[in-house]
Amino acid sequence: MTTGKKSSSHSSKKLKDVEISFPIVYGTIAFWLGKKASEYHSHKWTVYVRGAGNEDLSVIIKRVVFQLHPSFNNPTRVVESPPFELSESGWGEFEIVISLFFHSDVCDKQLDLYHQLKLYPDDDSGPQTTKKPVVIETYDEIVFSEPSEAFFLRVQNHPAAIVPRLPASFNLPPPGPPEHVNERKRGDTKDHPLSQWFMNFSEADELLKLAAARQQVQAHIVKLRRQLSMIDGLPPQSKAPSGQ
Ligand code: SLL
Repeated sequence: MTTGKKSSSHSSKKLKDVEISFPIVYGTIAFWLGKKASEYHSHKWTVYVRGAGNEDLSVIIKRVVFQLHPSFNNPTRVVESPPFELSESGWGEFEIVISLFFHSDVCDKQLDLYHQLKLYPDDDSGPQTTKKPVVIETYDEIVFSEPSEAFFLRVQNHPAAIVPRLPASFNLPPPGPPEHVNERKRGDTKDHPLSQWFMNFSEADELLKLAAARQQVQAHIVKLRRQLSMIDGLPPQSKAPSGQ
């Protein structure tokens, strides 16, 4: 997804050739209720979106709307603060639409994610028990292209963000006081009651490293282009280099 262009005041100025990404995980954890199961409430489940490393996502997300099956009372559920999750009980599996709404300096558009709630374990994973839940998670990355300066400055030291190091030529003001990472009210999911069931995306770790490396290369290309244009005294691509 990309951010829309806006008229430029200082902080809404867009940073060209820059991408900021946020690795996320969304999914469901479902427990069978065993003896407590009734016809319409056989399982208790939780649907959520979390930082891939359990970081607080409220730095970008303002609100999450979970759209449930119409058989639920008030099937549109709005969550305005972290952790962005919803717990329910029910009897059947269905697709949950998870809509992410971002803060105004991040992105105007909502992002819809689709997750199939799974209550029943596959045949090969043994009989249903009340102890071991059925966990289905998806790893993804939200990529913001050409972020505003304000957004960049706000998240550049945030643990949930993958932010490129910009060449000095970008000339941004220094970051404000370090993003109260430790002091502020915690909205992460590190000590979440269900965290023992969260999956570790080791493959995702590799992807994170690849994404970070790609951003470094991009920043390097920007720097080299600028150096080249200074040497030529002309914008690159407008003239072949002379005097070989
Ligand atoms: C199915 N197509 O037939 C799916 C629909 C709907 C599940 C599943 C409601 C619980 C409640 C509930 O669990 N609906 O009434 O509170 O399997």
